[in-house]
Amino acid sequence: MNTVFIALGSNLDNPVYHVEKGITDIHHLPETEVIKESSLHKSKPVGPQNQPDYINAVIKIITNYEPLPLLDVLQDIENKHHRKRAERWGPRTLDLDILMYNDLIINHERLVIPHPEMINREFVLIPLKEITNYDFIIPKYGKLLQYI
Ligand code: A4P
Ligand code: MG
Repeated sequence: MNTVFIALGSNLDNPVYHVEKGITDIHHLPETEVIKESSLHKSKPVGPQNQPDYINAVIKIITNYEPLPLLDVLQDIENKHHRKRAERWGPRTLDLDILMYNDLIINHERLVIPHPEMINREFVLIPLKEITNYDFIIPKYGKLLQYI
């Protein structure tokens, strides 16, 4: 089994519903289990300001999916939530980002792990801190606490 951290975000059409349903959808994937969940965090949009506030959460899962197949099934879940890809950093019903996958460093055209923006984003770091230990290490970047 592989240990993976996933960030969830939503700011449209009942964001709390989409984040909670997104976590349930991930839990229902074959050979996948959600083992830790942060609380739901409300935050101001990073990027374009003319959009609603976000609800964000981070979860820890164990899964048998390899990285790219995991990205595929997460994108299926996003699509099921009627996500339309339009403006970069714009509003969305559900965004699922793979933050870390074991201690792998991946630089694929479809998948960069650890997620390159994660260390700059409070809406990821704070919920991640909630579900990890004080000495948690982010592969490639080092101690989580130095970024908070
Ligand atoms: N991709 C590459 N690496 C990854 C990865 N580690 N996990 C590729 C997931 N996907 C990854 O994503 C575009 C492509 O990134 C995917 O097709 C995949 O192959 P996308 O979600 O379709 O596109 P996007 O929305 O333009 O970009 P992205 O990066 O998901 O948006 P962000 O950067 O996540 O920004 N403010 C607050 N407070 N809270 C938020 O959640 N979110 C955003 C979205 C902006 N501001 C926010 C929030
Ligand atoms: Mg995304």
